Amino acid sequence: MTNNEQFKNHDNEDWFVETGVLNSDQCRLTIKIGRKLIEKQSKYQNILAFENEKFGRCLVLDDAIQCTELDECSYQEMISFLPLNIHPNPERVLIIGGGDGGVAREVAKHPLVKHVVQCEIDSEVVKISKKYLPFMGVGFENEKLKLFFQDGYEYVRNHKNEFDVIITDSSDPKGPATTLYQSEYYQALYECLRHDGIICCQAESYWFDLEFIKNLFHKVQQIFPSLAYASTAVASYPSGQIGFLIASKSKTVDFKHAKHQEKFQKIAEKLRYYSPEMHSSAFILPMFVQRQLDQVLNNP
Ligand code: SPM
Repeated sequence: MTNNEQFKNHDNEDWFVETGVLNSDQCRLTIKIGRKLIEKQSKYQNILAFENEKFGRCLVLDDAIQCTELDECSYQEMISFLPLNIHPNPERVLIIGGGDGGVAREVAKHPLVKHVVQCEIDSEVVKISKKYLPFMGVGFENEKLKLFFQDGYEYVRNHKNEFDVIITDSSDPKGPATTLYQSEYYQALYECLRHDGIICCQAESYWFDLEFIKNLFHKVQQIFPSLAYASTAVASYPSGQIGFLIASKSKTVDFKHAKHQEKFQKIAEKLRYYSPEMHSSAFILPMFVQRQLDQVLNNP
């Protein structure tokens, strides 16, 4: 055993273990480290990139898998195109976090998006992604994008009424991401949005983190008049599922039906996961989840 998260098995092979950020009482994911590309402690977190035969190149931050070459499309495309195809005219987009570049890569593809601002706290993640994970790092090369290395909460607090869509592509609520799950942050997002603006935030797994999600819903519904949870499947995350909290300044928003289909059709062949059908189905939740979230929504 080298540390809690990497170990050698009896064949002397290196493995990565994720024990869970919100629930650390069980070992939930192990992936063999075929070849370690880099491991580095930045000012904010531990960054590990490695290769695995099935998953391809993988990025781990503070012991939690962020993305793998095999399945990153299901997270990056859904967190990007769900809000972009709910908003009536998503011209100005802000990305908070997303240091691997995958979300910037997707957002810039959207035909209606004109300007993208990204605020990432850790420049080391961006450097490592560009060098070792170029399939995502390529996202930083788009001319629609302006990238700032800054604390996301500080950025949104200082920009009012500027964006149509704000995407929070954060890691789990630990370390540098902790402030991105607090009421003050959602209030600042509300003020940073233009009329009818929409937020879409990483919102954990309903299998392991339902109490956390309910708590998040409770906070956000004090600020935004409409909200919903959308789900996607990510094979490399410990429960195989993750969701997004989507909230709108509009009282009458239709979350479930993808807009802009004629224009969006032009980029459909560049996508691996998102489609109008995947969009609608993301909002269909298991009964035990829907009941619990409805209970929160009906008791503000
Ligand atoms: N651009 C992709 C970054 C991914 N950000 C989300 C990472 C979540 C990792 N943990 C998932 C486990 C659910 N508790």
